[in-house]
Amino acid sequence: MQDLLKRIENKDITVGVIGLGYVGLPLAVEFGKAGLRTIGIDIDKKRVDMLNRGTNYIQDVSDAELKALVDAGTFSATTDFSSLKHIDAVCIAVPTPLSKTKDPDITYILSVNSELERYVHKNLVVILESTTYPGTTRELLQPALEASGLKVGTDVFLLFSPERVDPGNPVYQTKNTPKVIGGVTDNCLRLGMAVYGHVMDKLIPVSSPEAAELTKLLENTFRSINIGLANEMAIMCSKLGVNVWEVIDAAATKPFGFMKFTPGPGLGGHCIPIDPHYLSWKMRTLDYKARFIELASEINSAMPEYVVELVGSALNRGSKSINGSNILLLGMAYKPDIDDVRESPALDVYALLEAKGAKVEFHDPYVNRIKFDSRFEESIKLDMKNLSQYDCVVITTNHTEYDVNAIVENASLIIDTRNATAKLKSEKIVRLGASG
Ligand code: SAJ
Repeated sequence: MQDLLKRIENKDITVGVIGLGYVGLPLAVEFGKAGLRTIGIDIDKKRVDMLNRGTNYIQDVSDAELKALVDAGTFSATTDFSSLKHIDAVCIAVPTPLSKTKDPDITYILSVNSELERYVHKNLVVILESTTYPGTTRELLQPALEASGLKVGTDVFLLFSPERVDPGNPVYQTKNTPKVIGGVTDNCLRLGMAVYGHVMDKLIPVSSPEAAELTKLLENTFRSINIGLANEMAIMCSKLGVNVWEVIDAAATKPFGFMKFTPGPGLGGHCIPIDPHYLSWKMRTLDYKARFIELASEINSAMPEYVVELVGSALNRGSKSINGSNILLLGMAYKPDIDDVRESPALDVYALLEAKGAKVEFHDPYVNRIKFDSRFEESIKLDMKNLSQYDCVVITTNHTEYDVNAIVENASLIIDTRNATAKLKSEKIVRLGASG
């Protein structure tokens, strides 16, 4: 253990990163920039070949930095898991999605686990970063590492350290976001901290991998529940004839004990709608119902329908029905100024309106086309003069570049789910969570 610690401290090790996506690639580049020989492992040969040509595909990674690391031979990528034989410390950043029935889908972790079992060797440090249910590290990875007789804590070392990557965040990136880390034993923690000490500005050790796994789940469950509260406030304010956006802005003036969340058409993204279900699933196996998580999920996933009801009653006031109306959705990405449509509620709004007989089109400056089951839909070219041809325009994602004044001027009816039209007054505007 001591000489391994020395080798880590002297950067006399090879680091591996399994999963070269928006978490793994930035992490691998940070290790390379710190002067550590780094091998990226991914099952996607196209990605591996691009990386070995020095071609970047992650917005938060600098093309030049990646190219320099590849040219210097500091970083290389491979699909071959046997590289683990030459790796001293490996970080695992593979996807942990949900299955169709909202249960954890840990197939990616399981397939990495079998490669670990095959190629584990003495003095290997293994750090799982993928968001997962508490217990995964100890219950799944530890047996795989010990199957060959090696012992975690003396021969091989195992930790959990949650990723906190917020793609596109202009302030917080991999290096300057505090890193929580929990080892199966004290030796595991010491070695894991020595590895991350080369790339992270601040390390937050906790007492176990379960504490680290739960830290991540609390962070994102906290968001999902508070967004659920904001959405329910919108529904209540609407019934009370009060503008929820005014109420939230006023509450946000409280300098302590309040954190602003806003309502919207639902919960999108690859983290917030997914991570809390890893915790509620685990609790169900212990015969406990995580009521806040399930209730927030119920409210958040009902928001697309709520928006469609808003559209229906607004059209109705103009003696129109959804059926047969031309409707334009503005913004399909799950949040402003990005191109990611994963779990985007705008997709649900689109499908629900179409199912009710509307002719639906969309525009998104970052999303050229979206896939619906077996067909693709293209973004229209946004021309303000043509907005009046639609019976209704729905602002589903408030991309910064939208000229809201022009939208309100030219459209005949606007359903604003993001308060993008906050500064404007017009009979034509129906705002989520506000009277009228
Ligand atoms: N949303 C609301 N109301 C809010 C905040 C978000 O409706 O008040 C919606 C968004 O429109 C989006 C979804 O919720 O559809 C998720 O939004 P998000 O702001 O949580 O953004 P994400 O999904 O990119 O979350 C990531 C998370 N980062 C990691 O998991 C490492 C989250 O922990 C970050 O706090 C968040 O980015 C961030 O702050 O940008």
